[in-house]
Amino acid sequence: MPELVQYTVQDDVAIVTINNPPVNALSPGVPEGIDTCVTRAAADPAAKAVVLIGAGNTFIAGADIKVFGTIPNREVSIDRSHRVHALLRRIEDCPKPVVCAIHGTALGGGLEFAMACHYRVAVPGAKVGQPEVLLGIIPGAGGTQRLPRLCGVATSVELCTQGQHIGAKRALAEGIVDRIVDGDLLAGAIAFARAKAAAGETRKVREQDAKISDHAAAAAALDAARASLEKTARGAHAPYAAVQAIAAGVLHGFDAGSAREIDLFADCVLSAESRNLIRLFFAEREAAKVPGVPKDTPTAEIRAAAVVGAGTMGGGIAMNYANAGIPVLLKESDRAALDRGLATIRRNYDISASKGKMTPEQVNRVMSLIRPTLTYDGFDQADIVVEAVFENLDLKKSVFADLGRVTRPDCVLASNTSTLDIDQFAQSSGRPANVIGHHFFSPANVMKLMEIVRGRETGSQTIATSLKLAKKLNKVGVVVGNCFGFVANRMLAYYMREGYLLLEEGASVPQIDHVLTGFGMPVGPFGMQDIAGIDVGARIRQYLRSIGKSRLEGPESPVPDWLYEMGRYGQKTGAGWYRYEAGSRTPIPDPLIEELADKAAHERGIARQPVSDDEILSRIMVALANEGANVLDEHIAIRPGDIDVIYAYGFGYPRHRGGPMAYADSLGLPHVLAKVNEYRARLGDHWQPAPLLDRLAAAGKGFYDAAGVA
Ligand code: 3H9
Repeated sequence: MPELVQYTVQDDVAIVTINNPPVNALSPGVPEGIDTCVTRAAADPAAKAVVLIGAGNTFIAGADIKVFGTIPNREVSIDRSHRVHALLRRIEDCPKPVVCAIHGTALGGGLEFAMACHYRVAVPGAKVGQPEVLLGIIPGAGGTQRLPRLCGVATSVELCTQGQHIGAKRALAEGIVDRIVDGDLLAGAIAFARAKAAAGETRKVREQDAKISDHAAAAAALDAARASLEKTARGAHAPYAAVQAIAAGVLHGFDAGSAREIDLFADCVLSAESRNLIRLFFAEREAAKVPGVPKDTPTAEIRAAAVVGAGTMGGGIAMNYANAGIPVLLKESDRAALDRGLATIRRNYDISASKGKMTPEQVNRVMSLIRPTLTYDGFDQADIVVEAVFENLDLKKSVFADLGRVTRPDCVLASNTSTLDIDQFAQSSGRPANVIGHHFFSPANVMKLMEIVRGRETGSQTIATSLKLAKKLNKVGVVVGNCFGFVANRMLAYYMREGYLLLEEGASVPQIDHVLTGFGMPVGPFGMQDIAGIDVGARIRQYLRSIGKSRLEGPESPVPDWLYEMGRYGQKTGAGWYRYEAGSRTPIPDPLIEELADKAAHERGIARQPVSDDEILSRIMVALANEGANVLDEHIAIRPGDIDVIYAYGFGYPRHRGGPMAYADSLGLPHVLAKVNEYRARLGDHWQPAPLLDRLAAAGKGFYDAAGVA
């Protein structure tokens, strides 16, 4: 095995190379190796300066995330942190200039090691960031202390509380990076290091105070950050801890700040929030590994795409392809619908441009990649076609029959159906192995989830191609089995039903929404439905009734259908579960809903009475987990983590709670089972404990330990 950290000398400069594929994480041995090599360089008469660089595709992408789960208590965490802080000080105290050469990503501990160097150079494509909060922790190796000293309080608060990566250009402008190297990175870093050695210059970031010396401005930036977290943190604690650590260092000096960081890091790393977020991090990567689809399964290159249907979903899907630089035909059956679809796309891009997220040139470029059409001309050039027509089986069958005729035999034929059985129209194409579901979430150009629905005959190459494509489209792909509603919408039906029934029993729409947003959902069930459109669900129910089926066993509230009949489709019609003033998206409670709820309760023969917030949360979450257990048992989802990833990316389920299955585990499955049984006794037999829930509760296990992940 090659050494984790290698030492060589080139042109009078010691080169310290980290070689820990795939991402040069700071696994045990790496920090120590860097320490030894820098100490050696300091004493090496052949070296006038030091360059720290990563082998392979990237600089250090951070601490080894797997290691956090092995920290048993605060004492161990604090001891480890002291050691890494001391190690970084030794690097910083090196008497010879130490230059960090960044390519790929310098994230978390990676950026912290970079900031302990005297200077940083980077290739133009490099990215840096402190994404720790996304794992429920804070930078733990001096990041909250050195970063403000390089880029000031406002930027460091932004990076440490939001966790986003920024490109080399911005990092240079902010003072995080000292130079961009256009040619060969190592050669550029060596030249930079030699120049510093010749000038006798070194620079310890921990001693740079210029950017934080204005305490009044710093205090204002910190207050602004706390105020903004009230709106965005949605119950997460780590972002607040990051602000506290930055504040301590800015207001009381580097040493006091470091001590505070070490203390807060220990709290965070042992928290349920961090356990949940780390599990989700690995679940997201695990989702790309599908039994029966080996890693080396051949995949098709997607260079040209086509979308059938230019409605809200079709337009959003076409935008995804254009954003990824893939030319896409957008087909509609009539000119007016096509023009409407294109106008919506143009409006969405113009909004992005007006917010400064895109330049006018970028808008023109992506618009030029979307080619509207009323015919199938050019579909023979497409590597993939995504069908996004109205949810009607006969219509889909006829589109897939057309696609079988007009596309190449190797073309992937994807459907954006959100509920229908893809096996029923796969055959119509004549090529069922190429047919797969690509279920995007609304708005398709924004939401990151792509449910990849595997039909009975879907080929493994089609699945592997879809997973690779999801990444290219900047989506998180999760492979699911074929059933009504797949994973996301099948479980959502139970989530929504509980909301409707609680309303009939006496809770109010604003109360229920408030309980769910208090839990951390971005929007409550009723607010969400007003955004998605009450008509969508109503039409699906109509269709199901027409074929003698229903979405779920047991009681269904009539209220959503009454709203549909009244033309109250939600925000788009100015009224749904709430009222909306013209041009506003602010929901206004509407007494009419109470009247409808009274009427529904009367028809059900129940008296409405106050419902507690606890009952609301418990009923909705238990319903979700119970159906999740059925979804797992039927192998519609491969792992509990897949369900949690689907809910995090499809519906904005609060990541720090881990997802519906992790949340159930945190409640304890015996408790969840007891609740199901209590609701069954109190509310009726439509509450049935899922057999898997029963089995796991009896065995004293959680969903995740049953899947082999604690
Ligand atoms: C931190 O640094 C705390 C410090 O403040 C304290 C210091 C003491 N550890 O995502 P990919 C694995 S917290 C372990 O598919 P990409 C990943 O699981 C850390 N493993 O590739 C996968 O394994 P597999 C702060 C890691 O090209 C493989 O690498 N840093 C780590 O799409 C490829 O990953 C972060 O939060 C890790 N740190 O994206 C960065 N990172 O093949 C987290 C990756 O077996 N990482 N793996 O499934 C990322 O954001 C992305 O992985 C990255 C590459 C952008 C780097």
